[in-house]
Amino acid sequence: MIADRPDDTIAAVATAPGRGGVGIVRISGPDAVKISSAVCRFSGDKTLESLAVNTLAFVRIYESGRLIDEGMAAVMRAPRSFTGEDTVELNLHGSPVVLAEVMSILTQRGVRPANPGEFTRPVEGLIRAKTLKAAEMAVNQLKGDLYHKISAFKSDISWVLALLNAGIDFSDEDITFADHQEITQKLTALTEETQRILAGYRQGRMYTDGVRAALFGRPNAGKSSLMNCLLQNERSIVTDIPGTTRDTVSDYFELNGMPVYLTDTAGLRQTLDPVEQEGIRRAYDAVSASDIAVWVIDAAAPFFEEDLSRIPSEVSILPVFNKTDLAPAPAKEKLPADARLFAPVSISCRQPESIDALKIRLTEIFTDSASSGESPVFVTLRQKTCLEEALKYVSQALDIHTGRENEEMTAFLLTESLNALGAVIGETTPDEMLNRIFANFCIGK
Ligand SMILES: Nc1nc2c(ncn2[C@@H]2O[C@H](COP(=O)(O)OP(=O)(O)O)[C@@H](O)[C@H]2O)c(=O)[nH]1
Ligand SMILES: [Mg+2]
Repeated sequence: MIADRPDDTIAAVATAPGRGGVGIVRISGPDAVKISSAVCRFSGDKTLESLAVNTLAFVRIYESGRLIDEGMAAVMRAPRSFTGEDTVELNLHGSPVVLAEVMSILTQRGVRPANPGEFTRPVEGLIRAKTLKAAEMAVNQLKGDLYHKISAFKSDISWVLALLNAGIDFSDEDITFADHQEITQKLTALTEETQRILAGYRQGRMYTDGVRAALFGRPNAGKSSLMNCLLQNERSIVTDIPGTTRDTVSDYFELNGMPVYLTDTAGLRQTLDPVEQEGIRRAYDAVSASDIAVWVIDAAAPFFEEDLSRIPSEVSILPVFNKTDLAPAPAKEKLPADARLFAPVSISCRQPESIDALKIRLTEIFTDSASSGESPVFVTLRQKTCLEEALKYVSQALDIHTGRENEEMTAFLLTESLNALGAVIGETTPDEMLNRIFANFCIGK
């Protein structure tokens, strides 16, 4: 599965440098269990080989009789692991020094440090197979971000679970594993981070569903010309005869990976022509249904405040002064004081670089309005539902933990949240495994 040399056993620190209290060392390959086993000590007569798969156990790492660190170990067997090979995961303390030491010990015992990206390559391949279109590439990039975020959440929750259960397991041995404060902080951080991702939902949606923009303004302002510039084809009829565009004309174009459904509309003016009247009615419909309305204004001609009066209050409006090759744009103070208006942009359909500047403005407006300053994370509706469920469980776990009511209930809720998070990234957790985790953690204690 891992391309370079399939017989190698490789290892890497799987957590980002300097991050939080947990550091994960992942060892993958045919000798992963054998080599790791030599440095892992468990309670009783347990060994790494004898551990039930996909189950966390309290472990101490020893080398030549010296205690290096302690934490939790899990074994995953091929092909049911992240890499598809036998894999050992050591959840240790996050200290870079300790992690480097563990890596060095493993290397001396015959493990090769993984090359950058070597662990993720099989997963990347899956992603790449689907990204034929440029727009999809952007989306999958974002999907990858979500995958990594959720994986990090899951490790954090597993860590808390392990701490809780070590506390429950060893409660009669007078050892304290679970620092109440540390768990509270971790769960609080997880709750906040999940809320941030959910806030990014709308932004993620923009990349899948696209956004809607409508061009409106007086006849001959250059709406159809701008439509054709943005689409980079002659979709709309352009003439110097006012009232050329009557029906709405719509098409997609791509704005930095975001599909924009753009609608050109009939010019707004008083008219007795019933066909044109219907066109103007449709123009207002399109504008009302858009995420942004682009108000195209001939820089040399007067504009009409009344054109804004039929536009609903929730529609944002970007004023665009066109034909600036013929006349300078009026000062922005001349525009009506209307809360829906963004600062105006000056363009000329005869000057392509001014259209690029407009595209940059549009991108800024869409990404800003979407949320939070957080980098966009792609979230589908299904994933949003799973995330909301995970958030519910983690919040409840936090409440119960804070109230010091019942740590077994806290552990149960966290296991449920792991399940929901697994569903976010498309993992189906077999019931059998869930039951085992549950049995290991909660029952009969
Ligand atoms: N000089 C100049 N002419 C323009 C520009 N944009 C559009 N036009 C011309 O203005 C006229 C009306 O353009 P059109 O796109 O049909 O306007 P619409 O009625 O708003 O759709 C056409 O003759 C266009 O060639 C521009 O930026 N500069
Ligand atoms: Mg037109």
